[in-house]
Amino acid sequence: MAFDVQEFKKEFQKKFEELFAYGYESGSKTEQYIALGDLVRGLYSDDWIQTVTDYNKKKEKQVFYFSMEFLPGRMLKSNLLNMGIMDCVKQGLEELGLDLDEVARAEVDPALGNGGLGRLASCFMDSIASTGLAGNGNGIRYRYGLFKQKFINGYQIELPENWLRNRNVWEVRKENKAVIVRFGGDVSFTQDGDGKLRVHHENTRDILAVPYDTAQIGYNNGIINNLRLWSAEIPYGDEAHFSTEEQREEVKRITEVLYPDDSNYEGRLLRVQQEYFFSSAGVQSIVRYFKQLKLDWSLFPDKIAIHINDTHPTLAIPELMRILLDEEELTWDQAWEITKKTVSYTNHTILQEAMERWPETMISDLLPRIYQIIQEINRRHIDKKMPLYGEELTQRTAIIANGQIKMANLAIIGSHSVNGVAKLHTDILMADTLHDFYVMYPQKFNNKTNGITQRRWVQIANENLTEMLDETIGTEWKSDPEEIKVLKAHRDNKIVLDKLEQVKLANKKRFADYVLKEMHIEIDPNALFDVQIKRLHAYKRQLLNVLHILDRYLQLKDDPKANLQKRVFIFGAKAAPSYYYAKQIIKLINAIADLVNNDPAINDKIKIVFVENYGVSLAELIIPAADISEQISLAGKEASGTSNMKLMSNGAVTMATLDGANVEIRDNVGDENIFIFGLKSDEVQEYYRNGVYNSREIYEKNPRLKRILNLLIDGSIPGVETEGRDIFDSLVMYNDEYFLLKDFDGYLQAQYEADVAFSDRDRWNRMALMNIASSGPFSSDYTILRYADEIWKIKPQS
Ligand code: RUG
Repeated sequence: MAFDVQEFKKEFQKKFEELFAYGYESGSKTEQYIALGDLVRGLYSDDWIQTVTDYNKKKEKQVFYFSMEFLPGRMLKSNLLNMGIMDCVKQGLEELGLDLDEVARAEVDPALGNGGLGRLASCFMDSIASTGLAGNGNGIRYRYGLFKQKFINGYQIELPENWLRNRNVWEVRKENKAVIVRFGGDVSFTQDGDGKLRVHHENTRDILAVPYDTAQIGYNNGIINNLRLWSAEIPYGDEAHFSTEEQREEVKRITEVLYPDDSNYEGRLLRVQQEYFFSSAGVQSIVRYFKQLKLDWSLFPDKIAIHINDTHPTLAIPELMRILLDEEELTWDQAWEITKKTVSYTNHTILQEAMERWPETMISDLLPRIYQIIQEINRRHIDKKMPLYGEELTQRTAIIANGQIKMANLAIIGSHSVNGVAKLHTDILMADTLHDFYVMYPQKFNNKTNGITQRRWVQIANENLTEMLDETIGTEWKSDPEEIKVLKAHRDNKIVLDKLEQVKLANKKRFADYVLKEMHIEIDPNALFDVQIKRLHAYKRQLLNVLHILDRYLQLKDDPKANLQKRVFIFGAKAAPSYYYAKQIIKLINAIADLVNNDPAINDKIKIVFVENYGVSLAELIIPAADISEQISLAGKEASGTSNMKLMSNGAVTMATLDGANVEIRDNVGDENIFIFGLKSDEVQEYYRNGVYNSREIYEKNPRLKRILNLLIDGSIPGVETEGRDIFDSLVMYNDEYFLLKDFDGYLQAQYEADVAFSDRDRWNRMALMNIASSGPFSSDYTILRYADEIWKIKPQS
């Protein structure tokens, strides 16, 4: 986008004065940000309109990515980068006495997701636009995003995150595109003169779904797609039906808060309402669009792909059926063919507790017509498969069983593609978790290993590295991330390795400044920064990291001169508010941090930093500063992971089990540039099967480990009497569900090797370089092109 610095300065000043009626110099950072955002939005609006017009004119096939969560992060710099006007705006602001970074920090980071799944959706939105694909997001405009995390006395406290407190400059409310979503009511049938069965759905509770659209700007290609988030409102003119405060509150509640959990789904009714609300609104607006094309219904799957991100939007399947059957009067077979050909589904977990199931009565009360359709899908499925696969297998794949509706089963049966998110994960789905379905529908299963966008995670988060890469290998990697591999040619170039070390040091200083300012903890940028950032969950094994820290602590207590690499252990993690054990782990880590950080005998050889309120913006600060990336989940449990890819792209060396995408990272980077330890997935499975695991025995037989575990219960760590005991019991007395004790020795050995490697600066820098140079294949641009080619059947715009 052509834009000139002087022109920008003029426009910016004008915009500011127009909005705030005084000069920008007297404005707050927030006001300056709002003026800049507003100006930028105006700059891309022509391209936005043009993109939509082109799609409509060409009747291009489009994908609609349905996701309950999106974690876009702050959008200002990402938009400037993709529009190609970052440098111009930076310089213009500088000439006006403003700093772009400071202004950008005034943007509130919209936390409309829990973790990896939501961030993946946002990386995908960026990649869909940047690879020139016609694609749109569909989700919920939560009034409050994921809670804001505070630590009080080391405990996690959750506060509401009012992300809309200032204006959201990026969204555009589109009242004329609103649709009605109907809940409850009575369903009846009549037969017409022509013999056709007509469905009547009456006495429903009608909610208005109002879309808020946000531009998804492609990287230097003029393509601007749309992310549509729906908000629940009282229908205009229908206020009489919402006369009580309680009725009005009920409407508001539907899009009030993000359900704060990414694995244990409880809380139920409201969540189903949310799921149906945005699925129905999304499908209705798609059908409205398709009808404008004036094509035969059989062409629907040639023009539309609906992708459901996890099972949360699965109700899109019966909703599309409902519209095709009841409103458009297609036959069941026609509607079913169209629906299956249109919908595809990604599975993100094998954890049983994360597999959504809803009580049958809940769905029949809340969505009576949808319930009938699900029943019919189930009946036909059973009828068709029973003769082929027999009673047992067929029943195991039923959508409705024991009073429950199984959403994964509905998603698989009602779609044409089911993908896992890393090779290992997909293998486990096919061999185990979804094996029955794999037997029935082998052609539906495929793998799409996750990816990340280097635009946000390198170009924006790590400007120092970006500059160094541009100088060393040119800029091609920015448009074709695989090209970063040419950096490998510099693996033995001392000048490049030293530069890389300087880049890392500068990023570590930047993070150290933040930690000093915000947490009043002084950390040494020359220490090894050991980073574990992800949701707090037992299977992710933050506790294994803790056991390692305690081992070092004891070594230093025994011998303050012990030859140990100085380390800063950095944690960022939120625990689901109802996940008691995870919250206990947070308290434990904070208590150990207090103990260790303030113990003069440790002499700063260990520092522990648990950042509050971890999210996308903090990740952008931490990831460029990391030396070690902790990816230590129990093998087989983490579907993919994406922080592993972000950290690798920024030159952190991975400390990993062979889990999720770690396996592919190892394959790409080579054994000499990663630290691998621990049980393999099939060994874990074997333990579960034969049941011979005995953590108590390991505890008794391993004096080093025993001494560490005893610290949890002998009062050595002040303030964690309850937590220490509960965690000790879970590991020692209740047989350590995630095999921490089994993997402990291997982990210590790998950490020891990391110490040795880090002390040899050239070796370490070479490892870091090889990680950066091998990270290209993990670009979400490639992941998305595979989705487009193999699942959605759409092609980049020419
Ligand atoms: O736990 C998984 C991660 O392994 C994965 O990288 C991410 C994106 O695919 O999705 C996470 N996930 C899984 N988030 N929610 C779930 C439960 O459905």
